[in-house]
Amino acid sequence: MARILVTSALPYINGIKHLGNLVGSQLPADVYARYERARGNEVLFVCATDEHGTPAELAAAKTGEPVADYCARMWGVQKEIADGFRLSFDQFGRSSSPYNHRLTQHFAGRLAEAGLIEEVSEKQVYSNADGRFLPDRYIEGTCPNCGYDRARGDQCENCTKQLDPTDLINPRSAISGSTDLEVRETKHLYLRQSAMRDKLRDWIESKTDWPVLTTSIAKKWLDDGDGLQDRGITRDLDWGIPVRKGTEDWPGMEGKVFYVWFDAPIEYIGASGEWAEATGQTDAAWERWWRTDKGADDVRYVQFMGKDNVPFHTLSFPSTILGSGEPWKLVDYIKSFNYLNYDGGKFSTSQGRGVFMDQALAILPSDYWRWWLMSNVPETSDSNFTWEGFQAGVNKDLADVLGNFVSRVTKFARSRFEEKVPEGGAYGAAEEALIAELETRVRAYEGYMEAIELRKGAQELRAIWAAGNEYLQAAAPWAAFKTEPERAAAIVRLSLNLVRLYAVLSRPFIPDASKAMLATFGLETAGWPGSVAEALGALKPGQAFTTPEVLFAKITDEAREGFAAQFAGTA
Ligand code: B3M
Ligand code: ZN
Repeated sequence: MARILVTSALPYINGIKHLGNLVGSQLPADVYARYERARGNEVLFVCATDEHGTPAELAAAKTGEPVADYCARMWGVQKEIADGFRLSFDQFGRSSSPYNHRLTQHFAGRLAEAGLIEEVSEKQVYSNADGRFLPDRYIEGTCPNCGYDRARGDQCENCTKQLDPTDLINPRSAISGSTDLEVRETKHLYLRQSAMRDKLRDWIESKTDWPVLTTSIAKKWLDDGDGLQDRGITRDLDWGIPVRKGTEDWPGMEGKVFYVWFDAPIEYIGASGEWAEATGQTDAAWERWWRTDKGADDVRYVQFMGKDNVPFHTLSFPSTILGSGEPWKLVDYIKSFNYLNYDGGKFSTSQGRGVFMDQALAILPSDYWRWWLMSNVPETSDSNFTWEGFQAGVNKDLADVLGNFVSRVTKFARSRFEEKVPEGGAYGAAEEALIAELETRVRAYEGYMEAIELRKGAQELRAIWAAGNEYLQAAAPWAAFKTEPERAAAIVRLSLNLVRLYAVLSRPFIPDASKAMLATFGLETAGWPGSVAEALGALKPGQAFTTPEVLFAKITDEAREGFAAQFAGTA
């Protein structure tokens, strides 16, 4: 049994995420975690809200709530939506948790002892109109690297370059829009990432199996002259983790907090601590996932994230881990994603363009979204959501292929064999051919899932469903029943077993439908198939079943047009 640690990039606390966010981190991480659990492996899958920094402060200022209250409330909102999408986190934590406070201060202390932290008196942008410093997202302007005119002070979302507020051309305050800005002196801590360059390079170069998207971004910023600049890891903000050196005060740093991107990845560890506590375990329980001196040396650690988060996970967080000089677990595989567009353009939170997670759940069941998103996951290039494509994917794959198969088999079986798996008859050439095809396809499916090639995994799963449908169509038990009832019994027995097999194989992608399919046979779970031949004999003659409700209702043209109008946005 392998042990697999899975983390998804932490959604910012400020607001509800759209489907583009979901498909680039949490959803594929969930599909992979579910798959590995189904294979009998021990999985720890954690996520959390990313609560610090300017986005949280800005959002709380908008609603008029104290920022701590805002975060607590939004954590609840995000948790409920995550549950609605059946994201099977072992822990959905909070980066503001006591665990993360302690760990972040601990890492900072270790880095300081290792000589990797420098105290720098630096120039920061101060807004006269707002009466405050403008770190990170409090400031916007033109990216010096690509010219994008809405780059934020911490990163350009267009070209992924990490920035400092003073890098921006034509800067303006994100609070007031004011351009009455000046540069003032203030003292901050810098992480000497540049001192880690060789170590990071060796480590990244050793990862020959990583997706090209991940390594190309990592190497770009590693080799780029200033890609691995020393990074300011503290901020003049109220909300955040107070700057301390381990458990001690840090002279000169009073009133300052750590930069959100310093503490956020540490929350992967923090959330694991929260999990141990929530499940009544001791520290040893999470340490065996994270400390190679305490049992984590046989853990495989896989991270999921959108491409804009890659620099922080290939350079910044590893600098923290490696620089600590302690035996913390480093990531083994970074799965990164391109962007999902909405109808040819960007999803836009500010313009309400696109579908947000809560809205998606309000109009259709989560399996519909999970299936379409994962069968179109932007793995090798950006992908595009259109209502026509979504309707076609749901109607064809889920309703016409899988749903139709389950419904035809169970309805016919009920009308001719009562609600029991029929006995009699033997499997013949058609069944052997199907079993041989499925044997190959299931192994291919496993291969893709293990390699985390999820789009190919979804394609293979669809082909597995289609093979059953074609078999049933050709075997035509309704015709055979009239002349050869034994033959019909064998076909139906195999087909009911296929329903069970499909439930097991499909669970990572469409857990609710899978549950309903298993419930047909009064089952809650069923083991992963060893051989297909064996799996198709699992349900024995006489086993009772019920006919499930319609698994997937089709999306009508009218409904589709309504949705398209509803989500077109204001711009
Ligand atoms: N919250 C950025 C994002 O949601 C950030 C990820 C943190 S992962 C440690 O894109
Ligand atoms: Zn840029």
